Amino acid sequence: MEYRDGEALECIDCGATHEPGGNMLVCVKCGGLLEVAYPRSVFRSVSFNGRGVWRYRSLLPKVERIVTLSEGDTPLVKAERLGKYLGLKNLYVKFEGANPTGSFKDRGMTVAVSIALKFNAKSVACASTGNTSASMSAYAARAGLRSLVFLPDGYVAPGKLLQAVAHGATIVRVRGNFDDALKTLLMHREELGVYVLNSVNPYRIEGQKTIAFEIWESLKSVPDFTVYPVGNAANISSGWKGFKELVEAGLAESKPRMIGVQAEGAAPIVKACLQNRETIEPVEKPETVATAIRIGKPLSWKKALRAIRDSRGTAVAVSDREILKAQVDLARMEGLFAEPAGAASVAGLEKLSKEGFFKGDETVVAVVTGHGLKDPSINIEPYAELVIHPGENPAEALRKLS
Ligand code: AN7
Repeated sequence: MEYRDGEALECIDCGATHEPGGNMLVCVKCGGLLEVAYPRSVFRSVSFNGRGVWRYRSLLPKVERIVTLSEGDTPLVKAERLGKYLGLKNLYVKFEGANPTGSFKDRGMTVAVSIALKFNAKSVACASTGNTSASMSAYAARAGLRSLVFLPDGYVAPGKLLQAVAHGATIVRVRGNFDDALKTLLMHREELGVYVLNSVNPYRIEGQKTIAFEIWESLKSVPDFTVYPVGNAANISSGWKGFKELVEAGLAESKPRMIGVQAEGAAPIVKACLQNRETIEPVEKPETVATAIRIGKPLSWKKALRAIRDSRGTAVAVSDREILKAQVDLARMEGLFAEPAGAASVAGLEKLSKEGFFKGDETVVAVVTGHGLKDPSINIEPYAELVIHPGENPAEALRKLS
């Protein structure tokens, strides 16, 4: 089925296709998650031009006006020192903290906010653990849209909250966790008259899949493994969609194995994966220092389970201590400062490496999803510090310290 604009929204459960529209969030037939599907002709005429997310516009939904902050085109850094420490000869970090609002969410927002304009939305809304709200507020400001963000009260990193406030969003503090905040928004979205920009919105995934395209273009090949932190599970799903499309377009011959990393206190996908189950058991009271992924009922769990299964990947849960250690390792061995959730991919790698999961010569890309400056409330220990008065010799003080 093809539509005026070329693409359709296809249900991942019943396969029904729908014409895109501003109120379409899930399949109207069965309630399943939607995915943007392109006609075959799109994959026969792929060409890449320019920089960032819109370089890949021939594999993105058609929009009339692009709302952009020059997102994407983030560094893919060869991690020599961290790689040596982990016994990985070909380890790379895709540093998404380098996006305009400091997280990978900008890739999805540039597409989804452009679509919001196309659908004539006046207000956009999301529930968020922080980064989605920061990003949405920035893109909404740029587009001249009102934004409404539903946040789990007390569990959003201060930098992220400040961003939403700075960009003029109306903040709704929900006295519950992310899952409660999302449920509240979805229940009242029509009454509120908002276009919902959570990752249930399939256009977000379209922007985020460009991480896969960039990895492939930078390496000039597809890696053996890509590792993603997992919260709502949209990003790992988008990566898998991106790599599949590269094959469909005849650009790549293989696809990477997808590895998902969750925090131990919020790991329903890891549990389902390791027990080989087809559905997840939601975690009622998710807990982790990595507040970005403090999510018990991941929206895109089904897409993620399929991505991990179809790619013969795996999933791993890491403790808060392991996450904070990985954050420091990445910062001190590679000069890349990630927020805890962003470093969860590295924590997962550290754990898998220790367990002997890798041979050592595979090409592995860890997606590091958000910047360390987002969350200044994190305690980083240990560190060295000197306190001196003017006129004191710092070299002497330093000798005393060691
Ligand atoms: C830094 O902002 O869910 O598995 O509301 O901020 O696609 O959800 C953030 C998620 C990883 C998980 N790393 O990605 C939100 C939100 C960082 C994040 C994830 C998030 P998904």
